[in-house]
Amino acid sequence: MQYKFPQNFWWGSATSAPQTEGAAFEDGKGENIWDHWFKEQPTRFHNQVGATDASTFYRNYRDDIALMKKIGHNSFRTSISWSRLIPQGTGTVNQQAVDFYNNVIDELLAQGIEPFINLFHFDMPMPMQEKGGWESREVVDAFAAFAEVCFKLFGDRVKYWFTFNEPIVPVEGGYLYDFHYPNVVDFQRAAAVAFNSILAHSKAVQKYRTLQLKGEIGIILNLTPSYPRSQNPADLKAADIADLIFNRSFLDPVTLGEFPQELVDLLKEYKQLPGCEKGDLEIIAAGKVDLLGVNYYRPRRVCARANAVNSDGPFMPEWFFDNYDMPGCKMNPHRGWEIYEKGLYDILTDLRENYGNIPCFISENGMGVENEEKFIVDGQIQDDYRIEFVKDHLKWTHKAISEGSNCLGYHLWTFIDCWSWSNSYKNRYGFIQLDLASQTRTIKKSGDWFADVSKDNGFN
Ligand code: BGP
Repeated sequence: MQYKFPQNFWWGSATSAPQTEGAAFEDGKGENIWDHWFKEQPTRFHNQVGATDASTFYRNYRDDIALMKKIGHNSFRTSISWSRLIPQGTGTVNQQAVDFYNNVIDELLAQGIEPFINLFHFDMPMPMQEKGGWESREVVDAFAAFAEVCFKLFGDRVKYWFTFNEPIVPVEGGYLYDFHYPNVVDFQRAAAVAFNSILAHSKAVQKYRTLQLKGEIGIILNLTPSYPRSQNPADLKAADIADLIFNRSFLDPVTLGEFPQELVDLLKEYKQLPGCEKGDLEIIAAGKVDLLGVNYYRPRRVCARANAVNSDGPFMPEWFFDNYDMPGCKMNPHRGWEIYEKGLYDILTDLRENYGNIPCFISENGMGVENEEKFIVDGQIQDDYRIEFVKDHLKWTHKAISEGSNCLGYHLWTFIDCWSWSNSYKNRYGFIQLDLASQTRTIKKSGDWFADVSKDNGFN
């Protein structure tokens, strides 16, 4: 076999509680920012569809786990909804939620699927947002307490924990670019949110270590390599700053235990440094992870700014670069994202060379496509484009591993077509097709293909 992967390689997929569970207002679940925002501004969501029902995992988890097994999963990531487990964010634990997560974990294990459990996937409980969300230290401590509850309840069986999925996204979406609640545009507040997320992560890691459970704790980051338009020094500098702001801001503290000095200097120069209290940096230094999840969808291409900054406008990362559309690049037109498979190899190589070759895995990669029904032949979606996409990314992953990368697995985004934030159901990513009206599940061609890849531990 040409592309054989290391023994015990993780084959599976990832999803999140808010995007799949549904039952958003049932069995004692509290409101989170998505439930709230949808009620307040439904027009923000594609076709005005919210996550109230999502893909009904809460009801159908048993059948869904059977399907996972059928398509070759040996591991699967989802998250625990903070607002389901602790409806007010702090205080009373919802027993119905405890039962549900126990059932999901036990069922996964019974089917030979390793549960990977994440604790925060963009879904701040509304009572916590009302206290200021990640801007508030009280919320940081509430999150650490929630994490501890999860470790105590489920840590006897869950061996792979993650504190956050893509913690920079709520920073970007909620506090810079207006695509998440609370729709603030303010870099200083964004910086506070970022800093406090890292603090919350580190406090949760500390709680985990104190409990001395048998398992590993990590974080999932969306690493988006920054490629300069040219080798001109101004383009190189633009790419370096974009990398600093969007990748190293989180990657360095969670793997090396400290912020990049260049970033601190830059924010200091522009008077944007977030508040830091005595003891914070020690906590962050102790928050180094055992395992890093890498989400990769697309590269970032940048160039030096063409025009001067309007310094009367809000301070933004784009003060330092322009985004660059490279002519002729391969695109996924549905999502509007470039497809650049080698990016995965570049990330894995960077982790090997500059981050101590930390144990990692591809925790999300995937292709969202609209109107996939048009590819149905004999009742099955023939998503050859997705098979191609996954194969091409796996080939670069394989090359990185053959050169020594410590990459332990590959999870597709996602298992079943799911609700995707403000895009709702516009783009479908699943191995399994979801018919929204009937909630019927049908394995796509890529799901059958993946079962073979997993069985053979590789492909030709
Ligand atoms: C990642 C998120 C997922 C998922 C995915 C697909 O950033 O972790 O939650 O949504 O992207 O992207 P989108 O839903 O925006 O198409």
